[in-house]
Amino acid sequence: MPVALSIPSSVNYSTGQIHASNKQTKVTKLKDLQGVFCDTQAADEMDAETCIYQVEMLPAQSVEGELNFGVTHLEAGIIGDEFYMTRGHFHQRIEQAEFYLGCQGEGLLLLQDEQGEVRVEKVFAGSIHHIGGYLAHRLVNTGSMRLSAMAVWPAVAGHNYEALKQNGFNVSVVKDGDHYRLVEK
Ligand code: PAN
Ligand code: ZN
Repeated sequence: MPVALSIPSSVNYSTGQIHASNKQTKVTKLKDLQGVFCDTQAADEMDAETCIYQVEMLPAQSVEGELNFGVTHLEAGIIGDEFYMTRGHFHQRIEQAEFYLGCQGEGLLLLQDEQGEVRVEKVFAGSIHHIGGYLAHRLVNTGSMRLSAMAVWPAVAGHNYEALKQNGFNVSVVKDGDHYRLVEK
């Protein structure tokens, strides 16, 4: 019997662009991020349709043992003096871990535990981030170009956005001249 050979989906490691016929893309606009940025007045003055980030994903069944593969493309920009960032979340199955892998751009990964303690890792092309269970995670784009990071996580992990709704992250990342500064809230 001939051995089957197929051409799999692929990803461009330097842009994070996924090439797959069944790719799914979810766009998150400013209007979807109510209450996420500190300066609500600055957010209100911007076009609500502004794309802040989009996630490309390969579809996977949400069953035990399956894995998701996705890429987050976070645009560069500030709202007030705060850099663009993802909403951030704990996993619904809070013990489930995840890997982030930096492709392009410069940014930070905020990791916050259930007690509110925050750790920060630099994100850059080639960076590897092991996000253990029980940690909320958020990407922040501190650079002047798009920040793209691949991610692999258990398909059963789910997203819990509610847990952060009250107080969010305890640290925000603001522009400070040509640099960034971490501000405790
Ligand atoms: C990522 C995130 C992605 C978007 O795929 O879902 O960066 O961030 P929010 O989900 O916080 O809007 C991931 O961490 N999945 O588990
Ligand atoms: Zn996650």
